[in-house]
Amino acid sequence: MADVHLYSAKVCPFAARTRLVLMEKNLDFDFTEIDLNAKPAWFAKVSPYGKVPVLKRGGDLVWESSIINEYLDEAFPDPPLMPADPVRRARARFWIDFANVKFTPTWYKLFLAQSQDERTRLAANLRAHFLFMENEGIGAANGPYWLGADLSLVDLTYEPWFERIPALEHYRGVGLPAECRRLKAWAAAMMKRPSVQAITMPFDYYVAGYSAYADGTADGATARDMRQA
Ligand SMILES: N[C@@H](CCC(=O)N[C@@H](CS)C(=O)NCC(=O)O)C(=O)O
Repeated sequence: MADVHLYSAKVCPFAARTRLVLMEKNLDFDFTEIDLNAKPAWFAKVSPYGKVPVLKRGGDLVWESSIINEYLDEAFPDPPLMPADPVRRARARFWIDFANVKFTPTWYKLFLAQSQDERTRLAANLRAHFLFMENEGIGAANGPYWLGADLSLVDLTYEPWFERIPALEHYRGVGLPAECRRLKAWAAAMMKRPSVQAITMPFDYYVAGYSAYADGTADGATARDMRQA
C-alpha cells in the first residue's frame, strides 16, 4: 500500500492538477475514484467541502488542490516544482491565485450562464483573462513553460483547463483567443509530457462531463460555490 492516497475524480480538473504533480514527482500513490453524482456517505468525513481532490498521507488529510500541490512540493522536494528565488516564488503564487480567483470562477460561470447577455459578459471576461495570461504571464518568460525553462506548479495548475477548451467551444462557442500564440505553444508543449498524456480524456468525455453545467442543472457543491463566486 502506498504512503499517499488520493481521493479524486477523472472528470475533475482540480483533481487533475494534483494527479499531475504526483506523476511529475514519480510518487507511488493509491487512488479512490469518487462518483461526484453519487458521493458515498463516508466521503463527508474525508472531505470537509465535499469536493475532490483530497490527499491522505498517514493519518493526515490535505484538501484544496493548490494547497495539496504546495504540500506535495514541500514534502517531496525532488524534483522541485516551485522556483528557489523568493520573488519568483511570489510570482508563481500570484499566477496560481489568478487561476483560482479569476480564471476558473469565470470559466464555470460561463458554463452555468443561461442568458445570452450573461454569456456575452462572461465570455468577454474570460477573453480578458486569457489575454492577461498571454501578455503578463507566459509572455514574461521565454518558455517553454510558464515561468521559463523549468516546469512548475503554475503549469500544472492551468493545464487541465486547456485540455477542456474544446468542451467550452462546443457549449459556448468560446475558445482561446487567436492572438494568444504563446499560450497555444505552451499548451502544445504541455501535451507532450507523459503526465498530461496519462490524464487526458477524449473530447466526448469532457462534453458529457460539462453537460449539467451547460444546461444549468448542476447542483453540486462546485456549481453552488461558482454561482456565488
Ligand atoms: N477549490 C477546490 C475545487 C475542487 C472542486 O470544485 N472539485 C469538484 C469537482 S471538479 C468537486 O469535487 N465537486 C463536488 C460537487 O460538485 O459536489 C480545489 O481546488 O480543490
